[in-house]
Amino acid sequence: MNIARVDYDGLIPNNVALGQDVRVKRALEKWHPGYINWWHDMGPEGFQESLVYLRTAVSVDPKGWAKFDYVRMPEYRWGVLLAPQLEGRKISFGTHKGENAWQEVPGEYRAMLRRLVVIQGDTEPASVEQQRHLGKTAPSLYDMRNLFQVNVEEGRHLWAMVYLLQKYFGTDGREEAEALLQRRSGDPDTPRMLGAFNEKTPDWLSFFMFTYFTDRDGKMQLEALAQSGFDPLSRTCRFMLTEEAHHMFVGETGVTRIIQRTCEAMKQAGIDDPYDIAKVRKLGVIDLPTIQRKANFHFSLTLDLFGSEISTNAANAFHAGLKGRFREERLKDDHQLESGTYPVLRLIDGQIKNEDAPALSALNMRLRDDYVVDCNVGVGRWNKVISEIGIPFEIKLPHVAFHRHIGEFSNIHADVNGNVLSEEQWKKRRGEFLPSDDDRSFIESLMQPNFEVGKFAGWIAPPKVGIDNKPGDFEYVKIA
Ligand code: BYC
Repeated sequence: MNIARVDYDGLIPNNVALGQDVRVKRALEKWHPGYINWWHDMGPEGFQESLVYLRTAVSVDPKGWAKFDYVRMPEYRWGVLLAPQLEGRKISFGTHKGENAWQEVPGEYRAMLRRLVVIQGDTEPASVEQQRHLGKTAPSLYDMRNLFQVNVEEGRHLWAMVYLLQKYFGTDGREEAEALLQRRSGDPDTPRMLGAFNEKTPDWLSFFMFTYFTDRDGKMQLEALAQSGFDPLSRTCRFMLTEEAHHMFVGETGVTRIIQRTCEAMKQAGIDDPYDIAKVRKLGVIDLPTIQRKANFHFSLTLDLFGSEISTNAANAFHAGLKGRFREERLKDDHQLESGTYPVLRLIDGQIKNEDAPALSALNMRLRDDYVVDCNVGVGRWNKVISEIGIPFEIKLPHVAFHRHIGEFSNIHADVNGNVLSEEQWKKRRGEFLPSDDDRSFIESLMQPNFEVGKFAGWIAPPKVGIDNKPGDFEYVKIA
């Protein structure tokens, strides 16, 4: 069998020889109607019958794995795709370093591994639920298509985790797969598992910030899980990462296009002061300080997804060889971390200070540090757009202690520069840092649909190039 090619003959496209794995095939076929029901109930609202120009994976070969065509979303071919198995792959970190990668779940780590797979799986449908209302206010058909592409691929990522649960975790895996369809983002009784996935994504600026910041947590976590000694998880995550790249592209370019439009409109109107918010808003574009506050919100919320700075869960997962570090293979140390240290920002006597902690306990902090570096790259590109148009403003990521709900700084208030604030000071100044009701209602007022072929809402610039190199007047969604 050619592992790179995907078998599209059965109900569930796959490159894992599902046809020869009757038990798992049946289990997935049984799970399928529940998934489709969930997609109808919780997937993009109002566009299920529309034809969307989507890419579908036809191979896992890094070159040319995608095919573009018009598809109705409920008919999208969701399936199970794993990157090819690497011959003789060894576990590259932790106490089992140097041993052959596991093709079956090691009994002693079963619960830990299942928890990681379930948490990863839970985020995928959550994001679809969070974004389900956005189609109705899309600023263009191009953006609407990108939203739906992200949505169907998050759906496929759910399939990826459900395959692992059904194939490797027996009865409890099947129960977990069911539960993934039962929880709901923001539901007070059955919420999604992680904080950021229960927040609303009420407008398109939030969507772009989410795909920039939160999907990037997805990238970092998938990179760490792609190192896993449990080979099927590693292979699944390696392929998911190829899809994730497009989601972050949507986020980065979406924010860039909003910034560009704002700066161009300001220049044209002769407004140089980015803080002259009333005047900027009158132009029908989003002022830069509001964009900064949105970034503050989404960045801080996403930092919580890395867990506590000091974590025995993270230490155990690394020691066991289940979850590695970002690009583990490129790091030059013993890959066991039994003795090293890592500097961790901590709250010591009311002050935020660096303190060396055992490297094994500080793995969440380390991944978070790698994440912040990665985030700053795109922020630099946003600032380039602003400075090239000549507006005196710079977007900055807030301090990691700002607006936190998990870990070291969850019990204090800090400003965006990391100065500790009293409760009273925080209440007074919160509006400087985070979007206010007024910001939200202004953004909402701009969220008017623009479904005319080749046209864009006035608050966002058109993209530089089309998807699949299509021309500017391409009909990315044929609305039914
Ligand atoms: N919210 O030792 P701790 C993506 C819990 S995004 C609520 O501090 P640990 C995507 C934690 O579960 C990537 N609870 O942290 C993006 C634990 O509870 P239990 C998703 C939280 O375990 C966009 C307790 O606090 N993938 O793919 O080292 C669109 C103490 O935990 C939170 C993964 O996250 C929170 N924010 O690290 C679509 C990878 N943080 O067990 C998709 C898998 C912590 O004591 N998950 N807690 O009841 C993991 O590696 C880890 O579970 C975490 C937490 C990094 C999330």
